Amino acid sequence: MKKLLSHSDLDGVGCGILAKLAFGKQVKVRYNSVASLNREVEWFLENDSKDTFLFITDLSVNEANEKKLNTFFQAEGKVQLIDHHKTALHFNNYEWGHVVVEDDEGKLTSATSLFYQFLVEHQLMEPTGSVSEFVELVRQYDTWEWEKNENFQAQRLNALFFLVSIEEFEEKMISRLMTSEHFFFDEFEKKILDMEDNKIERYIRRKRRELVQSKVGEHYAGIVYAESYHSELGNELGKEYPHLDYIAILNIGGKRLGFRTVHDHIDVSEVAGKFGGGGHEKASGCSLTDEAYKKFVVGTFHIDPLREDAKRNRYNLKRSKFGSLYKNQINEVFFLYQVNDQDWVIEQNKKRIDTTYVSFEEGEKYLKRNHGAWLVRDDTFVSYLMDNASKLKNE
Ligand SMILES: [Mn+2]
Repeated sequence: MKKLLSHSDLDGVGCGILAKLAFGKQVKVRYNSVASLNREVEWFLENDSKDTFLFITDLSVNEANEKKLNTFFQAEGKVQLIDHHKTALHFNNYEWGHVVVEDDEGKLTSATSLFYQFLVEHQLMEPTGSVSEFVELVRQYDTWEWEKNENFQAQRLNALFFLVSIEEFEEKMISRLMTSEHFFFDEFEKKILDMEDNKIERYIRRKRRELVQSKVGEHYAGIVYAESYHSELGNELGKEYPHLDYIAILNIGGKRLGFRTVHDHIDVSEVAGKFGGGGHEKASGCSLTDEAYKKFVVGTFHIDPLREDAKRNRYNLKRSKFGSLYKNQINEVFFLYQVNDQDWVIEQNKKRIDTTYVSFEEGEKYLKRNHGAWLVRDDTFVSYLMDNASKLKNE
């Protein structure tokens, strides 16, 4: 017998699907959250048959179970852990651990791609066209590479995963992968996926108006409450507000906190690590501990959401040589403009502040981080300019 304990997301379930393709009825698969895995492992060690081969994919165990699993392995127990999270790299110290974040060609891995490779190399599975395509879609989704490649099939695969139950998803995929040469979505799936796309778009638009900004430690965080679409949301909000270091997504019911960043200089697995969590550089999470609750929930509950920059302006535009006008919650106005085709400067309530900025982006980052300012609409901009002009005339 074989047993697979895997993560309950698309990448984790991808491993379960591969296991069922390879081992059929000879494998029991259970999907876990990060927290429930340790209980499952303890249960396995205490109750399961010593001959059962244990696979753990897309997740890693705590220190206590790490030791217990090693003792189990030393006593001829069969166990294999396969993961691609940076925070799990120390499992490579064990013969039974296989953790790879980036492959030899520099491509980011996923648990499903690593497990597929493992099964093929150990001749437990024949590679086929449709399975390879499926594995690559899961990998691109999990590593977010699909976005750069504009591989919307990958994003849609994840959307489908959330639209049906895990059992239904497994069943659909297994029969499709067994019978067809290429991976595909059927007509019904295409239809509901189109509807889902529109729904996600509306959800993100609404969440954009709920985002609050707060300095947590050395970083500027955008904080939002959301139960679904964390990756899409983190990505869209991160791009909409590039002055924020990362987006923190609170799921109060699930007592979880997720972190996403679009910046290369920020590693959110470190941020999550400070609260006892982990994950990847661009996506991570932790439990909502008392400390995290105090910082992210209590500490920010009174803050008004960030105001969005005016989007339909014709005159008050970013990077304009005539200057761009911003405002904050306490009605201060900021005028950001370039002098002598070089440095960018800011007038706060019409008084020039001393600092100069090397680019528009740097100046705007200062305004947004320190003043929560937003680009005002054209009408406010025009009356600001007219007011200035009439003062000049009267001087
Ligand atoms: Mn994964």
